[in-house]
Amino acid sequence: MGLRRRNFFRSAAGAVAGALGLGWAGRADAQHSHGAAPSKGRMRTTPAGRAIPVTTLDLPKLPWQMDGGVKVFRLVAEVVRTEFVPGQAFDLWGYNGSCPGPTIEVTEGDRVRVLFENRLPEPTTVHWHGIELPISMDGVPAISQPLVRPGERFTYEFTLRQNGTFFYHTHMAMQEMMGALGFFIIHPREAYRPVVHRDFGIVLQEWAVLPGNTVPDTSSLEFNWFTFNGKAGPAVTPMLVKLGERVRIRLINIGMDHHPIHLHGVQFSVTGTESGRIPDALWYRQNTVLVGVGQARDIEFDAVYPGDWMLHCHLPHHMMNHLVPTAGPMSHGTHAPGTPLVAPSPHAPHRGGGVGRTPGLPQDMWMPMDAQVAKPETYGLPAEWSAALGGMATLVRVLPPERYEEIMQRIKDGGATPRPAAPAPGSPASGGGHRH
Ligand SMILES: [Cu+2]
Repeated sequence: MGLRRRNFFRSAAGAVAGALGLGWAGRADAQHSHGAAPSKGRMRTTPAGRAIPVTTLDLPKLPWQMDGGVKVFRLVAEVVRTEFVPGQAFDLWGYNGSCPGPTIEVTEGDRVRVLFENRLPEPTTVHWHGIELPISMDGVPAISQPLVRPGERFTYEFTLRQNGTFFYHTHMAMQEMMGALGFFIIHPREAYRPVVHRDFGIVLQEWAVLPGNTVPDTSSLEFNWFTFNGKAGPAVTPMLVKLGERVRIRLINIGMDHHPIHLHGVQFSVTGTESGRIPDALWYRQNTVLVGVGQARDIEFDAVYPGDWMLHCHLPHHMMNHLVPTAGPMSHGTHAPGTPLVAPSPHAPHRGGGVGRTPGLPQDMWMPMDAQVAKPETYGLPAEWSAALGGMATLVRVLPPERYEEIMQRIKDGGATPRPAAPAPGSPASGGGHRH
């Protein structure tokens, strides 16, 4: 597309955004040389009013029933067997069969009752992180309530005076490292402006699981598994977005590590923290946000560039699965003094074997598992895409409308479908797999 044409659409898109008060007109600048088509990046509008539901991929929502104006939830703490990637099962602690626990989604002003039951083998309580409520509902054992022993129940009830991204979690520290936590999202009575078309939530967690074990070692700082919503890349379900939509992603962290979460291909603003919405006068653009322990960060961006864009923690160890010392300089013994250091060939077969005695190899394993993690949301990705995603990593797939509808139809039809070896014609992935 010629420069003039691109400029035209750039200003046209900016004008639409300006009319909506979106304030992103400076988006398409010279550093974006991907050949993206801002022409397709027109903003869609969503009627004002109530917020759209949050999508926490790979996690269920916690259902509720009304009882005389009170939203009643049943929350059961229990042992959960789950897989981070296919074939890698772990025994964790969570709620209602899910780890992390199911997402609780409510609205400011709601009165909420949580009928809690402890089916864990030891006492626990539930803390409502960041929520302003009576001290008797704060969930700190001994301080604000008695311990809930195995088999016992406790009823939490409070009215929500805030809105934003909050969480619930056990207030027994080591139980947190077993995974006993989840989203508690409070929508405002009227949706935040500018409105978003997609609202996703991701729970960040790290795990230390010794070889041959299925139970995390909660006292260890040697983390070897890293998950988004209880899945490790490439098993994390990609986020599907229609080109031109505005997207929010909510990130929460209860664990032992901090996570710099990086998004490719576009700038975002941090629009919320663990205490709620940030006034828009304080937004600024970035592409990496540090989500510290106990923190929530909401990011928002306009998905104006088509492609399969990575969202990942930028700590190198946190982009790996089953991290053990089989990769890195230790893996093949020491380099003998006086022998030449063999430079690694870019064509060396990085498949764990066949790298000979080259010092320092392999630094990275290349282990595609496209078929094992195939689902409708991965349809059309390039061959071996799965090898590029490990640990805290997933994709924001910004799809042209017709491609988006095609994949949504596949989701409706259900089940995994065979992947083509190469992107189908018209796929956004066909523009090249260059990622950095
Ligand atoms: Cu990280």
